[in-house]
Amino acid sequence: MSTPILEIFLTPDDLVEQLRSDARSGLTAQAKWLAPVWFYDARGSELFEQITELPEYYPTRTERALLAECAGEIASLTTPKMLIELGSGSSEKTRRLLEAMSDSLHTYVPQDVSVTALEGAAKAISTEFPGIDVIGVVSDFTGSLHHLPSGGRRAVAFLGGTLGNLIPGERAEFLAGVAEVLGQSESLILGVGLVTDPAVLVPAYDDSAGVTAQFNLNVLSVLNKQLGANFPLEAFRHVALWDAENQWIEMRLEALRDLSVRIEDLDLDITFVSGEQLRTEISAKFTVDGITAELEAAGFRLQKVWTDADQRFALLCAER
Ligand code: AVJ
Repeated sequence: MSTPILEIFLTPDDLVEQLRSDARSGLTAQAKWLAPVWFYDARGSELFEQITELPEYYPTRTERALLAECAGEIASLTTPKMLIELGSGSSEKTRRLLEAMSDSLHTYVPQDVSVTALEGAAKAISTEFPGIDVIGVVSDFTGSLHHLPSGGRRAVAFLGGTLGNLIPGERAEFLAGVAEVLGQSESLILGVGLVTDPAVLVPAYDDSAGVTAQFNLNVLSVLNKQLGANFPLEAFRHVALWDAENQWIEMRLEALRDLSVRIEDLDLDITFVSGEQLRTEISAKFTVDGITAELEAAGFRLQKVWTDADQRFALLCAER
C-alpha cells in the first residue's frame, strides 16, 4: 500500500487570513453574511457527517443510491486515469465510483478545505484501494483549480450538491474554470439537488433533532476561536427558508435580542438588533434543463443525466 500524499495549498495561516477578510467584509455589510466554507472546521465537518444521516436530509442517501445504480455507466463514459473530487469531505460516496473505475484508474485526488476530514479520508481510501495512488489537496475548491494535478485522462467529480453553495455569478465562473482546466474529452461528474416541494426541502435544512441548527451555530464558535470573538451562541437561533424566486434554501442566524459582539483580532465591534439575521449559506436547487444550460454555457457537452424516482436529485456527466 502506498501512503497518501497531502498537498497543502491552504495553510492554517492562509485560512485565518481569508476568514479575517471575509468576516470583516461580511459582518460590517448592511445585510450581514458569511460564506458557508467557514462551517467546516473539524467540528463542523463532523456535524455535517451527522446531517447526512438525518431522516430529513435526503440529498446524501439519494445521491448514494443513484451512484450505486449508475457508477458503472459513469465509469464507461469517463474512463479516467485520475479522479479528482472537489469538496470530497469523508469521500464516503466516492467509493462506488472508485470501484467502478478500477480498470482505468490509477490516481484519486480528493480536495477539501478541512485537513482533518481529508487526512482521514485519504488514509481510509489508500487502505481500501491499495492499487490506487491517493493525493489529497487541501484548498478551497473555488481557488484550487490550477493546483490540480494532471496526468492521463481526468474526471472531476463535484458531488453532494455543493455547487449550490455558490451564487449564480460565482457558479458560472466556477464551471467555466473547471472547463478551462480540463482538456478535450475529460469530464465532469456533477451531483445537484433539484427543485422540489418546499415541504421536503425546508425540513432537510431544519431537522427535528436540531443537528443543522448546531451546524449553523458552529460557525459562531469558529469566529470565537479563530478571531477571538465573543458571540453568545445562545443569543442566536437557526433559520432555514426556501427562497422561491432565487430557487435556493437560505440558512441564517437570527439574533434573539439586541447585542454587541467584540471581534478582538479584527479590533472590531459589531451590533445586532433583535431579529436581525446573518446569512450563512445559500443552497441552490436546479432543474435538469437549467443546469444543462449552465454546463453548456460553461463549455461542456452533456452526456447523460440520472435522477431518482422522486426527482429530488440529479447526477450529470458532461464532457469537454
Ligand atoms: C454540503 C453544501 C451540499 O447545501 O445541502 C447541509 C451543506 N447545509 N445542511 C447542502 C448543508 C445544511 C450541504 N452541502
